[in-house]
Amino acid sequence: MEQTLIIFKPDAINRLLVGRILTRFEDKGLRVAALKLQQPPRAQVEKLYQVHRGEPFYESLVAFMTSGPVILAVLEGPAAIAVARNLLGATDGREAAAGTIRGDLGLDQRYNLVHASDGPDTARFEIDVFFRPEEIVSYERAGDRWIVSEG
Ligand code: 3AN
Repeated sequence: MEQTLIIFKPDAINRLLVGRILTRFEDKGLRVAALKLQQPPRAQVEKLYQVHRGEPFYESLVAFMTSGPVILAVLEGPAAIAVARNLLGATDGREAAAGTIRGDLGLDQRYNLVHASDGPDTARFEIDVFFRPEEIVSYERAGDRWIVSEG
């Protein structure tokens, strides 16, 4: 079972798309292990995007991500990191395949609705940036045995 960090960016919130996007993750079978709305502190956003420091789009990216509340989630499931990235599609909504979240709902590179961790190390790091261990809940849903087969 893998965990990944998902962030509903300010454009998703202002475009009233949070429910529809969360439904896509839920429909796929991923389980919400943590969920909160927060005005993200700049220092946390800077940590999230530390690999992009120095890029021409870095400052505007941080300004965008701190421009209003975001919704942070930990989603879990088998191969959750790759599964969530595939549901998102390519970074730029103009290039993202139809059927993906960005491909269906967006037209921009910066306003691309959702962040999802891109690998196991970044997922662990990013979850730790935004969540305390006690905020992540371990449980089983009634339908889980019909989503992932055993044995
Ligand atoms: P992804 O979110 O698909 O992993 P990254 O990690 O390459 O994309 O970029 C992080 C974020 O930086 C993206 N979600 C996007 O909002 C923003 N971004 C990336 N490239 C550009 C760009 N050329 N111009 C503006 N914003 C960008």
